[in-house]
Amino acid sequence: MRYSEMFLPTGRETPSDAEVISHQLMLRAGMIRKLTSGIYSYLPLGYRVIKKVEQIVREEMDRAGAQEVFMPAVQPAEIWMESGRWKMYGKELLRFKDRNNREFCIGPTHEEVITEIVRNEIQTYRQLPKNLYQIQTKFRDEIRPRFGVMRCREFGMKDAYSFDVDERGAEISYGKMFEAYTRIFSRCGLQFRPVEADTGSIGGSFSHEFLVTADSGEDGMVYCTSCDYAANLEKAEIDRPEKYEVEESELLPVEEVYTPDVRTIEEVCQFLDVTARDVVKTLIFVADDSPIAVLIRGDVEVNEIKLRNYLGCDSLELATDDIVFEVTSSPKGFAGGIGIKSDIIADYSLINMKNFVMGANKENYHVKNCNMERDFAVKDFADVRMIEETDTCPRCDSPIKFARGIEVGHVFKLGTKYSKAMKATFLDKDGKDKYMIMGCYGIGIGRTAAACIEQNHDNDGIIWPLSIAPYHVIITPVNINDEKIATVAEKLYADLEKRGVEVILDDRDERAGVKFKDADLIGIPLRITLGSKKLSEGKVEVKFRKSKDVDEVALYNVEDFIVKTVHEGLGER
Ligand code: 9G3
Repeated sequence: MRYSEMFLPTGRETPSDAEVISHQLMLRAGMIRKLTSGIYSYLPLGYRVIKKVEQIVREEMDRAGAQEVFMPAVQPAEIWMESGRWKMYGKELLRFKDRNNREFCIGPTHEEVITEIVRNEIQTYRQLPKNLYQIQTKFRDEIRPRFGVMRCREFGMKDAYSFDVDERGAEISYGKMFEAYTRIFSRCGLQFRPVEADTGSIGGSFSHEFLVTADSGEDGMVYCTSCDYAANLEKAEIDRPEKYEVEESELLPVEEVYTPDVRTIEEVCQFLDVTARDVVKTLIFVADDSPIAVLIRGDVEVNEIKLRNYLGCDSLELATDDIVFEVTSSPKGFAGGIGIKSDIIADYSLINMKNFVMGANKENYHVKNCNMERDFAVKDFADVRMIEETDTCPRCDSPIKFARGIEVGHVFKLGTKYSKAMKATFLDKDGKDKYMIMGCYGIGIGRTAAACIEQNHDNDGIIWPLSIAPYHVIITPVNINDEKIATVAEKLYADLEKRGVEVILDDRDERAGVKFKDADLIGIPLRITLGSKKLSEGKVEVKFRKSKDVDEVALYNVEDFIVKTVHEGLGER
């Protein structure tokens, strides 16, 4: 492609509302333009990257035995009513009516659509398993779209759905997708980790997120320094600690203490001269309309995702003041285990606590020297707290590390959540009607490209890996008006194109410095510089964008050199 003909509006200045580097560089490199909040257009250079990512996705999905379909973006409300999700989602689901006043939404995902298709076409176990995927526009009306295409409202997603006869089959489908995702993100040149994740609102039993490690990532992850355990911060497990035996004599007598207006942990520690590890926090929640007290050590935090999963409830909120009063006979800040009018779940952090401080369930009072069993009953112990850097790996007890990541993929085991709700059944070997076991698998296409920039950039701009670079090579004649340089440039451009190399010829009548800056900004992996001095010696310079190495290559050899470098860089499939 000739640079002078390209629609490639590069820019120098950093856009003010772009907070992350990928957003800044995708704007400055002329890859995207914002149409309105959370809605972007891909310009030619950006769209070439999108198509490269999609191509890798298609190759690996097809290799895994999935079959590509293309479903509508517009979805009728009826199937969302069948699945029970029409009422479940709020403003994030963009709804509208057609000319006949019928209700629709723009699909944020396609579980309902694919299940509606499959339930009409699959009747027996002989037709299973199936894995159907698409690359389709999704719309999720995010409250606060930000970070460019990383968290936008309209975006391209590869979403796949698997259908199996039983759990074992579903495991195999999940494993195939897990492997395909590992290949896809590796081929896109990303450093990533699959982490155990929560299944969130879609239910189902298990899920992994594929997180690209980046400090700008919105997702927190924990990973083990020695085994391959890794989990989303919200899901990371904590081992149940060993219970040490305690002598009766060690348990001091309970003592009520007047603590006027002392409510928070800090205030209690200050007033009673104890540390947060000696205090128990009592949080009152309402789970599916029934109050529950959660007790946790003063220095750690409740993880509401874990708590919700442990309780298996649909709704979980912190109790309002009046419910706190009902359950603890006192306003907030004095809740405790003794005399509380609700069941008690104790976090594992309480297991070896003794003689601790707790609210007295009496306004302006706390109690000292509390001990479980002796002073109050605990219905159950559970892992319901946020993991900390001081915790150890739940699998092998080694130290763990925290990191931030960008979620580029998410694979879910769905079980029969949708097949049951929408009656997608099949006749099994014994002629019995069974619900299909489903899985679903998503990849954010634009987000994958953006994540690649987050991991591959420097002060000069983007550094594309060859696999998803918009072009492989840019030929930069330092002076296009020099007859000799122009002739060599045109020939090299034609020869490389003939050899299947994707090449830009920067034929602009611009100073070399401007050309070099643009080549670095848009991140083309290889730059061939044609200068008269080197040419007179029969040489050209090849600059590698990533390493910044500059190789001197004989002009007669540069074509083969480039073809070889590109093929090596694209690696074996
Ligand atoms: C909605 C809205 C937003 C949503 C969903 C539904 C996320 C929703 C989860 C998934 C699960 C998987 C198939 C591809 C991979 C992800 N946000 N999810 O279901 F109505 Cl407004 O989409 N779906």
